[in-house]
Formats: sequence, structure tokens, C-alpha cells
Amino acid sequence: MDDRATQAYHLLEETLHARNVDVAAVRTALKQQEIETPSWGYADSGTRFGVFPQSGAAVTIAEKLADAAQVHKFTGIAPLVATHVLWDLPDDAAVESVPALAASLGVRIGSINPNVFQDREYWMGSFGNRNPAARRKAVDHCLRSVEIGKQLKSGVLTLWFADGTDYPGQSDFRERKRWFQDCLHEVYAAMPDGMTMLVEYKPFEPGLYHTDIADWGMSYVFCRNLGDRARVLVDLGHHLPGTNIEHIVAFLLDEQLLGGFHFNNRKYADDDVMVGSINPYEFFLIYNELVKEELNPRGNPKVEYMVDQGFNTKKKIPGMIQTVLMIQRTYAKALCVDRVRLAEAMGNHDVVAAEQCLLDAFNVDVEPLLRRVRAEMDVPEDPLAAFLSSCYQTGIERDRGIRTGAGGLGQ
Ligand code: AFD
Ligand code: MN
Ligand code: MN
Repeated sequence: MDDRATQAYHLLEETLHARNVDVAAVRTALKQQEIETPSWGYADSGTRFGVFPQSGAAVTIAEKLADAAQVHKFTGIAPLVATHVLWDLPDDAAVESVPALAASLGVRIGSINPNVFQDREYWMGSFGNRNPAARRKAVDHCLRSVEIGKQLKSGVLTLWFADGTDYPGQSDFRERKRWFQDCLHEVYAAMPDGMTMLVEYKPFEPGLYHTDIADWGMSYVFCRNLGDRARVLVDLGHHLPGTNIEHIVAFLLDEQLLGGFHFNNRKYADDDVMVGSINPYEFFLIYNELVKEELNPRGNPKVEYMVDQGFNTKKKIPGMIQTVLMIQRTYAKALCVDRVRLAEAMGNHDVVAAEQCLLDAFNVDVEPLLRRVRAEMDVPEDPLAAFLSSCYQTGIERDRGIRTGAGGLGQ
């Protein structure tokens, strides 16, 4: 760190000490942060109106791991990579190639994502399909995903279902609920003790009239009925406008059922744009609840911090670095809340002072703190600038060019 950066850090340290913040503990927490980036974020995905393949986009799992490893190399806090079974691990050879490859790149496999939403048989659903053969196919694919998780030493099976209906009368809600429960039970029973099932919810898309796991409550009920290794996955883009997500997060934490996140942000729908890019204060308020649990643990098991984003108009690796830095910055801000003053203000019903505690933390320029932490972690103080000045992006564009295949949505 140069002298100006050092001076800025010490000024910030003074401010935080005056706000009852244990700066040494904050630096430790920031160094322990681990974020999972998705393999599909490095490949071409697109929208339902088309895919615009990018030069250098990853196609194979080897390329996706290599690109993810760059994000970890420059940020130091993104060692985990989510895999999507059909897009990344289509055969045993691909699965067998992963452990050595990941180890050589300094990354680890995070969650395993089955895909029960693209094959022809799933036209009318997977676990919610009236046809038992379709349900059988979906369960078998999830059972294979559990086996892959064992092989890759993944402790997390993340389940998202596109199941739903387009019109009233198309299907019976309660019949589908029972098919889901039975199928989930079979997959849950096959998981080894060290594996956790995260059940994701989404109120809309692709089902136009209903989706079978539409909100946190439905996921909660399924998880409760399964056992203590099933927990709720909160995808930030999966809420209707106006939903208070930080309240849902707090409620799930209190129930010890918060399994993890798919970080992204939305302006209109499930846009999968960069987390915090549209509503950074909401993201801060979510992290405020997570930090409260960290400082005063009440039993919620380990939370998985997973990114679920695609990049159509951004270049993918720099876009993912921006995302990881946004998550790091937001976590740092939440760690800067003066919780002594906040508790006093709450106790006195002093609403202005209470809100001001959060606003003060949100408005802290944490960059001097992050630069100090990065220097101590021996990663670049400006990870994005460092990556952009490296030759990696030009290298993959030269070597890979524009291709199609193995991206999200089966490109
Ligand atoms: C889509 C779904 C859901 C899922 C993700 C990866 O909406 O968020 O987690 O694809 O399969 O974004
Ligand atoms: Mn998701
Ligand atoms: Mn989504």
C-alpha cells in the first residue's frame, strides 16, 4: 500500500473504532470470505431472444474452471465453482477430469446443479409431471448428480425446478405437491451424511400461471419434511416486486433453514444482473442480517454464498470479478455497523438514530480497508484493473475465438 492508501486506512480505522467496530476482527472475517462462482457464468448463455456468442467464452468444464480460477487468483475470495451437470459434466470422463484440474488451478467444486428443465421429457415438468416416467427420469438424474457430488467431494446439491403450469385447470396443485415431496424424499435419502440439499424457489418463469416451488414458504415446508440436511436457497432474483428479502433471510436464519444464496439482482424479472447493481442498499440490508448471525450465532448451519449470474453484454471474467468485489464490499460495509449504538437507538425507539447507524455503515468508503486486506492476502489491491492489464482475456479470445456449445441453457 502506498502512503496515501496507508493514511486513508488509518483514518478509516479511527472512524470504525469510534463506532465500536473491531477492525482486526473485520479484517479476519474478510480474509475468510469464500464465494462460489457459477460455471455457467463463464459460458455463453443469452436470453430467450437469442444468444450472442462472445469471443473467448468458455465451452468445456476445463475452460470454465480456468476462467473461474482467474477470478479467484485476482480476488483471493472465490475458490468455489458451481457445476451444472448437463452443461459441464455430460459423461464420466468429464467428471473424472475435474478433481485434478480443479486442484491444479487452485479452485474447488462447490455445488452440483442437476438439470431437470431442458430435456424433451420435461415438457410438462419433472418432479411435478403427471407421467411417472418423466418423474423417474428426473429423480434418476438427481441421483446421478448425488453420485457426482460424492466423486467431486461436493457437499451441496442445489435443486431448482422449472416446473409449473401455464393455465388454470392444466394440473392439480396438491397432486403435484405430493409428487414433489415423494421425489425429493428419494433424492434426499440417497445423499451421504456430508451432503446438504438446497431447495430453490421462484414465483414465476417459465411457468406462466404457477410454479410448484413458488416462494420461501413452500421451500421451507419441503425442507422441513425432508430433514435437517435440506435448507432453503434464496435466489435474489426470485421475488415479486416489493418483497422484503432481508426479512425472509432473518426469518430463515431464526429457523436455522437458510441454506444459501444465488446472488444476482433484478430490475424487472429474473434478470441475473450483477448483485447490488440495481439495489445495493437492499443487498447491504441482507448482509446486515447475515453479519448479525455471524456475530451472535444461533445455530444456522454454514451458509453457501453462490453467484447465479450470466453476462451477455459484459465480458464474463471481468464481469464476475466486479460481482465478487461487490459482494466483498457489501459484506465489509455490513461489518462496519455500529451495533452498540444501534441497539441503544432501538431500545430508545429512536428511529432516526437507528436508521442512521445503518446509513452510516452503508456510506463508509471501505476501499482503504479492502486494499489493506488484499495486501495482507497478497492479491492485487485493485483486482479488476490487475486482471484487465493481464493478458488472459486477449489470450482466450485469440485461442478460443467465437464458438457455440456447453453454455447455459444448453447452447
Ligand atoms: C435460472 C433459474 C434458477 C437456477 C439457475 C441455474 O432461474 O435461478 O438456479 O438458472 O440453474 O436462473
Ligand atoms: Mn438461481
Ligand atoms: Mn434464476
